[in-house]
Amino acid sequence: NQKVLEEMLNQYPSKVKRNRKKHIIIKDSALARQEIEANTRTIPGIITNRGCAFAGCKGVVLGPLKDVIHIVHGPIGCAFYTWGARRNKAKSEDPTKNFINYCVSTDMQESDIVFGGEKKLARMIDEVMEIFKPNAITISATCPVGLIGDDLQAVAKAAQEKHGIPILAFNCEGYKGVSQSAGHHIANNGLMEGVIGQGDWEEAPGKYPINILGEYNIGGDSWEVERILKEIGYTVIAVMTGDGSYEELKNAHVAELNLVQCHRSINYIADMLETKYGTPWLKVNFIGVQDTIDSLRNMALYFGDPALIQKTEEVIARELARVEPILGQYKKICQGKTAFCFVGGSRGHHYQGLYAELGIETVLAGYEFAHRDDYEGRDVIPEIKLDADTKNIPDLHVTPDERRFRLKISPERMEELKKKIPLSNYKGMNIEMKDGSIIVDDLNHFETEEFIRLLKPDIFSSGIKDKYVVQKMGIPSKQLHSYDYSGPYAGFNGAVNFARDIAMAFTSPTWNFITPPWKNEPLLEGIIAEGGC
Ligand code: CFM
Ligand code: HCA
Repeated sequence: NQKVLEEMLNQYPSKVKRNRKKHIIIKDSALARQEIEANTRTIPGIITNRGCAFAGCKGVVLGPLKDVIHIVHGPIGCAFYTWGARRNKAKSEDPTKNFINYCVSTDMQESDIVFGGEKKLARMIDEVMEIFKPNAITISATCPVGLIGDDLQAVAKAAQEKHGIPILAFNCEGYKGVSQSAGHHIANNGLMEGVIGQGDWEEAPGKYPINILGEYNIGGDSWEVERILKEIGYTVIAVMTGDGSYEELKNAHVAELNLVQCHRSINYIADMLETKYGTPWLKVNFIGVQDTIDSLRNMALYFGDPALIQKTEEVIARELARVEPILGQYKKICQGKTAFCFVGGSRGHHYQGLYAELGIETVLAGYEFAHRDDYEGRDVIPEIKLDADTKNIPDLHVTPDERRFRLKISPERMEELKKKIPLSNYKGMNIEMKDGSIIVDDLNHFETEEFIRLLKPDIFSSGIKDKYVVQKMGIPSKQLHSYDYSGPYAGFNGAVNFARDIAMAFTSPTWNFITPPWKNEPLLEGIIAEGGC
């Protein structure tokens, strides 16, 4: 693969080559360590799949909270793009408190940009209160708002006093970071300051109380995870933020354990909850049968109750007996194939186990916007150089809550458990990849096409921005952001759905009939002349 990589990199101008070389590695476990550059600016002009800070804050973390009206302050495009696109589903016992299908925006016009949009925003909040009566309101800033200097925080504060519900403003202007990752951090800080802990519960309403962090209910994933957990006997206090709500989130402080599915988007809250309330967090992965089983066993070990451990094993045995024969059938179709697995900040890793269970080897993987720790493991964090872009989003300074801080387990037991289960830790993607496989950060469209040409994978998994180019190359493509409107893919039932969809992609005869348009005729015509453009 070294040759493949050199061949691709040599096509770049030398400055671009120097930059991109640092973002690509070939896994070699013989080396003591392999450093990858991540969470830095994309080279201007290069087409990648990254989004912006607004997308990470409003689109990803805040958007799924169903009893909250999320106001997008800005021209209509940003609101429109985050409208329902992520397929996070929500059900509500009170249908008048489920606003997940709405898109609310101040729809700023030229005159608002010139004269300021604060008054329009305040009027919009009044209107939202009159029409919807939500439990809370968030306001997310888009780029022009930051440029003209509207004081969102002041508008939110005044409106909160006027209306008596929490109104939280997020300065998540798109340019605040190099990707949506900055927006996750901004949203985490805001939820920690303005929502979590605002409830008056002093103790949990049931046994084994947990929160599920970094689970956004894409395609119904969190419903499948909750099905399993409830059956074992857990009390799910809050999901952050899939099918979540302000009402649940405000009491999240009573949990005894925080599960972390997508660490990239929510590790900040996980850490802050540990500092403020003494609640440890456990890295889980509910994608793939074995990873689901391992996560369930680790949870049971944390609580350490023999009845819970036994119930966990019973549920695992029953679910396995049900899904294994079905998966076995699909495995016959999938065995021996290869995949590219490139997603945002955690799925590039999380799906590899599921692929492997079907007999599919991931030969190239990576993330759009993850940080070095998502590749190399959490131990690398102290070494990460903080550049101006990273420092843009300050860490919130959290201290132990005087009244509510309580160590959930003793320090001795914590140390003991840390040797066995990933408490407050994750190892990153790279360690699990096979030698010779390629790891790419912020993959771009040129590299996508080149790597496909050189490695010829049997399936490509990524997002909407590159899906169709790849399909026109005759390679089946599975979106791992939206699941191509299928799902759930999490848990036991999810593994079956995924296996069915992937097997269907392999067996479809469609791919034999495709001739990419550029094979027949050039797509661009013209003459390149010296000094011309
Ligand atoms: Fe976490 Fe996500 Fe992901 Fe993400 Fe995203 Fe997403 Fe994703 Mo799209 S929070 S990092 S910012 S798992 S929206 S639900 S699918 S890129 S891999
Ligand atoms: C985002 C959202 C996104 C986009 C998916 C895609 C999602 O980045 O703002 O590019 O296909 O999951 O909806 O990641």
